Amino acid sequence: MEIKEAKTIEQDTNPPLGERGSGGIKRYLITAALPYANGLKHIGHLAGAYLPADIYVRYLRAQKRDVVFVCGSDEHGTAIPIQAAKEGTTARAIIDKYHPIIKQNFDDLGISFDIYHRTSEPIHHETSQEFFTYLNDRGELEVMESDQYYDEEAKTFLADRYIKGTCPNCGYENAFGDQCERCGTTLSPDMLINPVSMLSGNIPVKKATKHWYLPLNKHEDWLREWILEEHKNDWRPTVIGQCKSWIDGGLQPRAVTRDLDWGIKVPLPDAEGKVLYVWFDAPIGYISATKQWALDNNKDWKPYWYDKDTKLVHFVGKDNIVFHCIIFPVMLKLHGNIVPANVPANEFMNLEGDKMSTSRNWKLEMQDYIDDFIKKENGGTIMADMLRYYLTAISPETKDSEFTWKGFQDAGNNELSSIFGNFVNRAFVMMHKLCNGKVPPFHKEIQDELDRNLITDIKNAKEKIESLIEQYKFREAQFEVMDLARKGNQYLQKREPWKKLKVENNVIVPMVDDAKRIVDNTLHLCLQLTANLAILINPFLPFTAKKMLHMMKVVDRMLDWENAGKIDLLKVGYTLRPPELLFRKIEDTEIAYQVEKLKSGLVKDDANAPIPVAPSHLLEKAAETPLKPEIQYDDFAKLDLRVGKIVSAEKVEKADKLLKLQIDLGFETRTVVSGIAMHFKPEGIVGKQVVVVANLAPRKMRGIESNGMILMAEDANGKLHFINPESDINAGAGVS
Ligand code: B3M
Ligand code: ZN
Repeated sequence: MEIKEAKTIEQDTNPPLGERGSGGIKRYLITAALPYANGLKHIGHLAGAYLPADIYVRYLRAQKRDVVFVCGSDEHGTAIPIQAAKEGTTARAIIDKYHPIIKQNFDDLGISFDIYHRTSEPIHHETSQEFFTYLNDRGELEVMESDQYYDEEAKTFLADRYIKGTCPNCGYENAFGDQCERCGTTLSPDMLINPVSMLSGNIPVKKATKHWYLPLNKHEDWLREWILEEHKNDWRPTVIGQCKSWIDGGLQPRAVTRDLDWGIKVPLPDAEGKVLYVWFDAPIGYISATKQWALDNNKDWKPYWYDKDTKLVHFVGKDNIVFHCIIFPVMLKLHGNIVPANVPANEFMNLEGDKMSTSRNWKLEMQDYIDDFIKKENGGTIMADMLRYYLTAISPETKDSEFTWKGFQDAGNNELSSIFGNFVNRAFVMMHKLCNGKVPPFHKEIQDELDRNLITDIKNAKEKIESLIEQYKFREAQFEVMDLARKGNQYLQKREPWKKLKVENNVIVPMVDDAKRIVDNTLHLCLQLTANLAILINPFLPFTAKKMLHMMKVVDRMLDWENAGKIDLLKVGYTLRPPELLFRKIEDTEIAYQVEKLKSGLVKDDANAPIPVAPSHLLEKAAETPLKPEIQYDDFAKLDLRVGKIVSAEKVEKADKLLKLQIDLGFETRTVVSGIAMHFKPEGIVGKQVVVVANLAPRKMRGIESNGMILMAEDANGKLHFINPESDINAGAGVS
């Protein structure tokens, strides 16, 4: 392999970076907020915490630093039983359903966790209980009896999420007891105006109950000093601002137990029916994940959580700031652990002019993006990187930002493809055409100002990008990589190698004096720049970097960060592969389809709609969808079910939900209008076999006569699936 011969790599005698420089930091523990396993996650989540964390981690790994990147599912809290009630199933079934999907989604988008753990694991329950016991035994928790909201009809204390009311901050009428989903303010049930129980719709009463509290008020002094003084310059202003308003507002003791039956049992004899507050156990999930990772990899987890020379960084969205900057650090300090070095929280990402929202279905789920862009095509990794690129380009690091489909298309086509992809492609194509597919030599004796400037640009880029990443300015850092590619294009444009040499009858012919040496130098530098671009883009677009390695026929080690800035990465005379397309054009039709899909899926915010929730203690025996009344065989025999094949499908004008299908039943082809347009693209279902109720009386829908009905199954997600034979069979076959 080429790279092994390069002297720069052979001479690598330096100790790992963690041991030198970097202010005595020996290891990094990077966390990304544990997503609730109560549903699919959208790209706002991705852009908020996971993508920036992944960029940072990939950069640290390229620096050969000792780094562990932990995440996992948050499987406690009322979010889980509430979802279970909505889906008519148990809390356990919910976490078992969503955990693997979310894990896979992250994987498909290149988020490279070292472990994606679960808070339902025994190791986490033990770790959290030990943590609680440690604090409680040392008298760091206070037990207090207080009046909590109680639903007399449901006979249960009400978790924060089971109480709704008006937000004191923005006046939104459907704020939850723990947070206002409209303005993002963290609340407690007592702050709500006109609280209502979501279980019964009644006004809840106050009833005495005993809980364990973390007395945050006792820790105000060191928190103030630590956050507002020590970190006033290196934490983001938005983070400092939120912390300041919490601290200035006066910190209150915070209950760390709840009257609930879904969660981690409070490990005390006098705490029957009580569990740890989800925000107590969830961040401890970072510790249990590290433990599990260490077990799996034969490592010691303790230095990561106890040694002062570990740098702990929490990546979160802005609604998680208080938990990671105030509450968890207090817990960690009392427990003898290290506290975070930084919490680079992002603001929110909006979508097409509106706040992303799961309840209003105004979102782009990772799963949807993967289904629509990644699964459908070979080289789907291109599309993972194209999403990563846009999300970082608009990363809400300093203020809320906005995802638009048009913006996505422009960033992909006009920046990524036209600047980066185009440069790499031109360099490779010309090298194959004018230099026999080999890395040409560099003739130092004729290098000029233009060459020297490009070499300086390459060297400077490394330092600039490094410093921006270390300051968590990923958006600017990625911009610098693109800027370097832009400089490559400008250099090529000025040199115009295509005007110096031409190919005639398979022979390369000079068009100016000294053409060969000039072209050699130009393409030599362009190829060294390409190698540099692979290293620099790797943290952001890992799939692209991999592809570039393949084109250059070099091993992964070339991506080591210390190689950036070097201009002898590719050896003279080495043969490179032909170029592959790094990105693809995003078509207008794709964008129009996505915008349409988003708009047609919008659920209007209905402030008075009842939210179906059941008390969590009822959930284990959650009802299945009830059966319809019994029928006799004769009733069933009246149905004429046939296998048919969809021969064409088109949208019905002005009807979002309807598709007009032509179905071949063997003996005839007929029109069936079906309400599946929100689930399938017409072109995607042509050729599919379906089961048709063939003797259903005709019915007019939007002026079109529908002759029959196709059978579909609906999963717990509300997704539709075709019912069809295992393999293609003759159209018209009877089904019984
Ligand atoms: N699950 C909240 C969220 O998804 C929570 C984060 C826990 S991080 C320890 O926003
Ligand atoms: Zn609000």
